[in-house]
Order: sequence, then structure tokens, then C-alpha cells
Amino acid sequence: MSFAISADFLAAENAKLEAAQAEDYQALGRQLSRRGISIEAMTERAMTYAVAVPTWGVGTGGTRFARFPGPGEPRNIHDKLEDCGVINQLTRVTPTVSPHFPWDKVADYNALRQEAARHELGFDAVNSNTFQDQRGQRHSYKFGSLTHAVKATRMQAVEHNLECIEIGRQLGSTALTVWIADGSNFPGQSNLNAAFDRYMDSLRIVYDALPTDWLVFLEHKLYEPAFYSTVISDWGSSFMAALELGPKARCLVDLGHHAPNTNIEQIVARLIRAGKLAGFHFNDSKYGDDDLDSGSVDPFRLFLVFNELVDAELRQAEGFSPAYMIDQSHNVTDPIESLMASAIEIQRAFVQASLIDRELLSAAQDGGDVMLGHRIVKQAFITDVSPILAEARRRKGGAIDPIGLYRSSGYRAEKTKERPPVEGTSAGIV
Ligand code: AFD
Ligand code: MN
Ligand code: MN
Repeated sequence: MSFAISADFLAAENAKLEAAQAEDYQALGRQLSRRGISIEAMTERAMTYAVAVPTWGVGTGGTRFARFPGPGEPRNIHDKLEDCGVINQLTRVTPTVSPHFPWDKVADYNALRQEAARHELGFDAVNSNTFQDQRGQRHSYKFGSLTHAVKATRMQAVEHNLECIEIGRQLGSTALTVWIADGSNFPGQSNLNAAFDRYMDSLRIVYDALPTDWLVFLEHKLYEPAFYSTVISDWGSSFMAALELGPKARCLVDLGHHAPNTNIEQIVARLIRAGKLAGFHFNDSKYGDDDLDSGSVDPFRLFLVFNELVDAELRQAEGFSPAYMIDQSHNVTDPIESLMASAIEIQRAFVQASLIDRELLSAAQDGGDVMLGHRIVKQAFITDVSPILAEARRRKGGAIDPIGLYRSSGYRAEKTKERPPVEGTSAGIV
């Protein structure tokens, strides 16, 4: 029998914190009520929020230099589902997982779907992988995949994406996320527009194979591994591709995939305006695609992104239905702790952005009251909504203090006994 955190243990740990939680919740409730905000409405809102966890996120990641495996890390998709189940059990904000193929390949996907359901999990967007060669693969992706100059290589990459759609259909997903590493490292290596044209030819086949209720998410990335030119490098390229493909193609924003200091929230606003925002890969960064924990470096930026999202939601912007996912690489922390902390930071930004009085903000903006507009936004950001998040978790049967409870449960130590390392596990350098 594999170890699981029991409902009794969870209840007993929560019981120790309930009085303090009630006190903090009431104090915040009084403060918000003076500002004309109902804390109950905010808690209910927090309870509706959900963000998907990537299956590759529960493994230890790595840099281009090294990987330092953690004890008891998952060895396969079954172990990964178990860990993802714990993250949701304690936070109650991550009910779905985003799988990656071929990393998560199994023989029977109906069985996998049922297995996930036993962990109270469903499947979110399916991610294809044509950025590395798999054992026995006929054509190499060293010089590109969906945009490769050789048609047979492109078709192999297309076939893989079609297979991902088929797998996703069996798992109950309704979206395919396509990120390619294609590009060039030397001026003169590749014809910039011919590569884009080939991308369009390949993606058209994938697009035409989408089931009616499916979307394809195009994920852009500025650089790495293609340091001179990347085919889908920015939101302009992904937007152009999505526009040409049609209504089922949208642009995915990974927060780490922009040049430093880029105004990401404005990109989000523009994509919302165009009805082309697919959703997010949340993470944080200092320099580039650092894949650090969400909200760990620049929580204000995360909040400003949610400011745009909540604004769009409340004014019921046409075609607005973003998919929320985390995409991080955990190198020096326990991935379960990082993912729980990140999911809570993302939910925090959502609730903080919900505190803003939109009418008051519009009036300040239209009236040219710069300082008032800024203060309205800033006041929401500096409000500590932790008691609301804890209350939302408590009411949904989660943990008041997820990381504290996880640590005292001994989960990782138990898994270290249950999961002897296997040769060749490299759960995701992403
Ligand atoms: C890489 C890419 C991108 C993608 C992930 C999984 O940078 O973020 O989402 O791999 O395919 O990290
Ligand atoms: Mn990503
Ligand atoms: Mn990335």
C-alpha cells in the first residue's frame, strides 16, 4: 500500500490552527467591510479559482549544467499523479494536470484517466514534445521539427502532435499546447520567413485534426535553445499564426518567455482584446526563462497580469476563457512544496485583483487623477488576503497551512522508501 495523507491527519492538523484562522479572517473581514468589500464574496470567488499543474513539475528539473535529483522523486506518470494529488488535496486549487508526451506515455489511457480520478484529478491541456529526439526516432530534430527544411522530418513532428490529440481525447483534455524549440543559432543558418511558412503548413494539418470542441495553444518563446532567431519568438509571431489558422488557435503566454522588463500585462490586454488569449504558463524570473516559482521574484507583475484578467472577466470580454497552468522547474526545493506555494501565489493575485473597485478606477483614469488610479491598484496589491485563501482551502477540505502540514505528514520520507531510484529517470529538464 502506498502512503497517502489521511483525512484524519488533515483534520487534526487543521484543528490546531482553526482558532487563529478564524481570528485573522474576522479581522480582515472588518477591514474589507470598511472598504465596502464583502469578505464572504471574496472567499467564494477564491473557491472558484483553479490552476493546472504540469506533470513535469513534480520531478526535479535541472539547468544546462546539472540536475540534482531529490529523494523520493516520481519515476513515472503514476508517481507523478500521486504527487499532483497531494498538491490538490492540500491546496484545493489544482484539480487538473497538464501531461507531456512522450514523457507520460502509457499503454492504456482510459485506465490512466481513471487512475487520475482516484486522485481527484482531471487532465488539462496536452503538451507535445518535438524539442528533443526520442530513442529510435527516425528523423532528428537537431535542426528543427515542425519547421524543419526536410518534409519527412516535419511530417514526423506533425504525426506526433496528431497522436497527442488522440491521447488527449482519451484523457478528457480539450486543448493541445505546442511549443517548439525551432530556430537558428547563426545568422545565415535559416531563412527567417521560409521557416515561418513551414510552421504554418505543419500547424494547418494539426489544426484541421482538432476535434470540434478543442483549441490549440501556440506558445511563443524569445530565445533558447535558438539563440539567434526563434521561429515563434514573440506574441506578434504567435498572434499572426493564430490569426491565419482560425478561431481554434490562440496564443499562450508563458511569463518567462519575454525579454526582461517587457510589459507582459499589456500583451495580455492586447490578446484579450483580440479574443486570442489561450492562457498561461505561470512562473517567475529575473533574467529570462528562469522557470522560478510563481510570485517568488516579482509578485507585483503577477498581480498586474491578474488585474487585466479580472477586468476582462468582469466586463465579460468576448471570447475570454483563459486556461491557467503552472510551468516551472524546481531545482533546489521539494517540487511539491514549490507547486503548492506557487498555486497559492497565483490564487492570491486573482483575489487581490478582485478587490479593485473597477468603477472608481475608471473614474480616476478618465478624470486624469494619476495618483488615485495608482493608489487603488496598489492598495489591492498590498492587502494581505492570506486569511481568505486559507479559508477557501479549509472550506474545500484542504489544509489551512499546506506546506506545514505536508512537512509534518512525512510524505516525502515515505515516498523515498517506496520509490527506489531507477536508472535513467530524468523527469523533465524544461
Ligand atoms: C520548455 C519551454 C516551454 C514549454 C516547456 C514544456 O521553455 O516553457 O512549455 O518546455 O514543453 O520549458
Ligand atoms: Mn511553458
Ligand atoms: Mn519555458
